[in-house]
Amino acid sequence: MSSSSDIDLPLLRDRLVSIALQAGVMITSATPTTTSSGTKKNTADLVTETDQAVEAYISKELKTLYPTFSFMGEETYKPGMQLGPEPTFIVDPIDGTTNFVHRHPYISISLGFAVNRVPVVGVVYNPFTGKLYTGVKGRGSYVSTIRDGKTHGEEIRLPLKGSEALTGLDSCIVIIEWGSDRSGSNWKVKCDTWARLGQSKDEGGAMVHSARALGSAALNMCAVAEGTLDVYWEGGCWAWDVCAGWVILTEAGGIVVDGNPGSWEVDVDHRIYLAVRGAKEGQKELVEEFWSYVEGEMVYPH
Ligand code: LIP
Repeated sequence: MSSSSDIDLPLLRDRLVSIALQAGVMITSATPTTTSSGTKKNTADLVTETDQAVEAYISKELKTLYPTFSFMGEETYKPGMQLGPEPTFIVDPIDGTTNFVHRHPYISISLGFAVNRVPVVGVVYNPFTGKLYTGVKGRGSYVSTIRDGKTHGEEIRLPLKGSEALTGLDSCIVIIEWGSDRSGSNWKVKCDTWARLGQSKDEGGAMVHSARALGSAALNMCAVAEGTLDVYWEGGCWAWDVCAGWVILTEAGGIVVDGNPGSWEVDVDHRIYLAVRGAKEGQKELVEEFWSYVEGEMVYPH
């Protein structure tokens, strides 16, 4: 069994930040051209040459710095690959590729690190806005702004909004994502649940303040960590989408549970997640209220 206590996690975080900033330069100076295929499983599942080039850069840098650690990246993942207990970097070179292709600036480099399958370091960086989120297990999570490759202003501890009590879904903004799977029972569970979340109470709905679908799981986790958005629910994304944000969120008092009703403990590669912001009270009740609106159960292969 590996132990993260044998690893200098703050140093690893700082090294991930340097890599993220350089990857950011690659992204902001690139013209997003899709690869020859341009898509993976369907026309909504996009990949660009920049995704692939940035992942190759990140992987090379990490192999040089940590040659004995494992690497799991979106663009080199092969079906059937399993996340083991050994120290592993879990990386999404461009989280929000669809936004990138459309030149919409809500994208991030997501660099996570897990030991014994538990996320322990996270770095999420949006090179277009300069927003840099970092988290180290047991040491808190922070947000800062990068300008010209340097931190501009102070590093702010998360959450931003304090941990105000959660008083129910009817006072929440919920982040949802369409993802690229648009058919079958999973799509029906999502559509039915989204409808119920938005519906008025006299029609049996939760009447949430509103919903957002922003296109980057990593940045969604960071928005919930900030406390500016309250809940994020998605089925079908992957460990590389959420690993870094997971540390940033939990170090800000947030929790990640099963996106299907019932399980309070989920693995980072579970692929079905419900993330809830930090709160001095009401977190458990909010999860149970959310689960009561999930219409059915989503199923995704690992
Ligand atoms: C994206 C995720 C998002 C999901 C999209 C896509 P990518 O990651 O961040 O949550 O809804 O389908 O998976 O593919 O842009 O790295």
